[in-house]
Amino acid sequence: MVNKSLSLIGVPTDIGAGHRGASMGPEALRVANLLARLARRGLDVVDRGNLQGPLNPWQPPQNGYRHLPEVVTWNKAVHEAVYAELAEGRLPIMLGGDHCLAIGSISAVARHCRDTGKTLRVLWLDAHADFNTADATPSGNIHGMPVACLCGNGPQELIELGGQVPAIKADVVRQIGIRSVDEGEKRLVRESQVSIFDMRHIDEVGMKRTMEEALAGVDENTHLHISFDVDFLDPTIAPGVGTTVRGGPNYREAQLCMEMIADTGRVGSLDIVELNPAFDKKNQTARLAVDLVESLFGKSTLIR
Ligand code: EXY
Ligand code: MN
Ligand code: MN
Ligand code: MN
Repeated sequence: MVNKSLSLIGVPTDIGAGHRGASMGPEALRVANLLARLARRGLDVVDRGNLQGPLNPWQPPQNGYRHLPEVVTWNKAVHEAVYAELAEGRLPIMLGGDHCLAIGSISAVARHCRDTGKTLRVLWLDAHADFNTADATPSGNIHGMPVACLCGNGPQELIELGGQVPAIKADVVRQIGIRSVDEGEKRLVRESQVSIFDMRHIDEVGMKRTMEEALAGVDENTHLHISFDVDFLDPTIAPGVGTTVRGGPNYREAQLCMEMIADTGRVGSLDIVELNPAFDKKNQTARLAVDLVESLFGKSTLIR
């Protein structure tokens, strides 16, 4: 059974992104009624408010990284907040914010799994592999690097944030929906143990079999962490992100993905990231994200 005590943690920053605006993501999710939608499912949901951190100085990259000191500060705050909720037996939902914040959240989840003897599985729902390094990045934006950092490939301050290097082993990660990977990044992904279920795979075998494969081996000792980058979704249904890539999952494919994860009963933590209200229309992307998160926590269209 899934943990029924949920904590929302707002992280209002776009410090790792190439566009401004993901800093407004937490408020857009609140306006889309995230808390009440989950509470009406019988869940005990507490909103912890927003973490605080440095402003975005909007500077060019230095040595391959943009805003590295600020990214470190924000991620330390995320790590401590997420770890504290898990230690209290609650299920943290990190409301981003851009995807660099997953370094803090997932390193905390990994630390909690070490404390408790759980087996971690990370489902990375994204159009992008987020596996860049200072040498491979075309942008210097750290939201393109969190998976590499978590796997020990990145600046020292970020890779050691969770107290153990690497924070996770690449073979715990399943990436779903991938359709934009930079040339240098492709080589790094291939050399790693990360499992990729890209859009070509989803086209060929369908979302059902893709999710069966991504969830294979999940058992009663598994802690599932979902890192939901909203640009996972097709831009026709989710325009409110800074880095749209066409050819993503449609509404039903995305629902099925969430429903099949919910069916495992093993969801232990969640990131909702990259929602950018500056690109959205009437908060529709935030409302869709909330709808999908309800499914992740058990809302179902099933009649049988
Ligand atoms: N791969 C590109 C880069 O590293 O600059 C784009 C990364 C976008 C990352 C985001 C939101 O998932
Ligand atoms: Mn726990
Ligand atoms: Mn991402
Ligand atoms: Mn992305």
